[in-house]
Amino acid sequence: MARSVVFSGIQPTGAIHIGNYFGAIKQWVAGQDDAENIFCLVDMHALTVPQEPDVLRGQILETAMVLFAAGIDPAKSRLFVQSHVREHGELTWYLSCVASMGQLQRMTQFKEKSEAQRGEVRAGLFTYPVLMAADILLYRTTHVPVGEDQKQHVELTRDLAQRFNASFGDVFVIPEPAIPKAGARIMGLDDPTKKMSKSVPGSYHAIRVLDTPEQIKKTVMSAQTDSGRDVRADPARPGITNLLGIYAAATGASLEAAETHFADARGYGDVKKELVEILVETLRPLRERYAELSSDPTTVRELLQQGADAVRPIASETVDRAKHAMGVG
Ligand code: ATP
Ligand code: LTN
Repeated sequence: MARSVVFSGIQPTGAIHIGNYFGAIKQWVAGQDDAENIFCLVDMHALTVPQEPDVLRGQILETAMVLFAAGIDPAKSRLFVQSHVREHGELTWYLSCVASMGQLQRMTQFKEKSEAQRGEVRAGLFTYPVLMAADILLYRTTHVPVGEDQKQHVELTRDLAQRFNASFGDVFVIPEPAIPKAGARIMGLDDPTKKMSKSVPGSYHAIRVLDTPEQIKKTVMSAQTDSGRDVRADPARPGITNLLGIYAAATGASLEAAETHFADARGYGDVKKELVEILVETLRPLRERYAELSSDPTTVRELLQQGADAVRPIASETVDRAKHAMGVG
């Protein structure tokens, strides 16, 4: 059987939170022995909204350190920076000549992010999913482990690959999204109706994977809950549903098992207290490894260069095939 190729990306746009961790990174780490693994710090995607150059530069390195600290193993997986491999920009152009305006207009992330932008919306925010499709298709990816919010973009990638292949011949592999059962959509603790996100300000919105035990405690204990005491997942009660979802993601239990576990809880306070303990213990090894790695940025930079050098030939071959199929190059 052909070997699976796993590819996924993360934006270096701020502190990594438990949504990123349970929705994506945990799957990346767990699957490392089963496939060829390529992970990308998508700095070109970060430019679709305003960034401070020096801050962005620092965040690229910091995000790399978090990923290595989370267990991405350079002996098993390639981790690299998107802008270090020029082929990402190049394939984006060819795919943007296959994508239609209509299909990009249907992307919910564009609608949400463009509404959130004061002033000008950048053209790159609109074509963002085409760059993401290029990321995935360059490496003959079979599986894309992502959180729920990225499913629509992976579907678009499949569609572009199918359209391209139908018009120009079999160049691209059609990838599948891989979305975890628990933790695929963790909501903000300050507002459980909004997805937890790096770019939402406020110290009680997200639990960051590098938060201290005290910070974790403060954020969880201040989480917005609903009126009532029943510890049950219910769309009408997004607060407790989110806490149960985080518990399930952290322990590997199902949502039903989480409900059963808390059947005797005397209210939401009990759930929160136990959740604090579990999160502190789950994140402790990551925080400790990060502290070691952050003292050696040179090694991390070298690993990123090695990652880019290892994947570039694959990307280059794919772009050549795509260009040739379209009648250029
Ligand atoms: P930003 O706020 O900068 O847009 P983000 O926090 O939404 O970032 P990304 O870098 O865009 O995170 O996403 C990295 C991975 O984390 C993706 O696979 C995405 O689906 C997943 N992810 C992001 N937020 C969540 C969440 N709240 N719950 C589960 N998975 C998430
Ligand atoms: N769009 C994604 C990040 C991303 C990605 C990718 C994920 C860019 N390229 C390729 C998977 C595969 C996001 O906003 N989370």
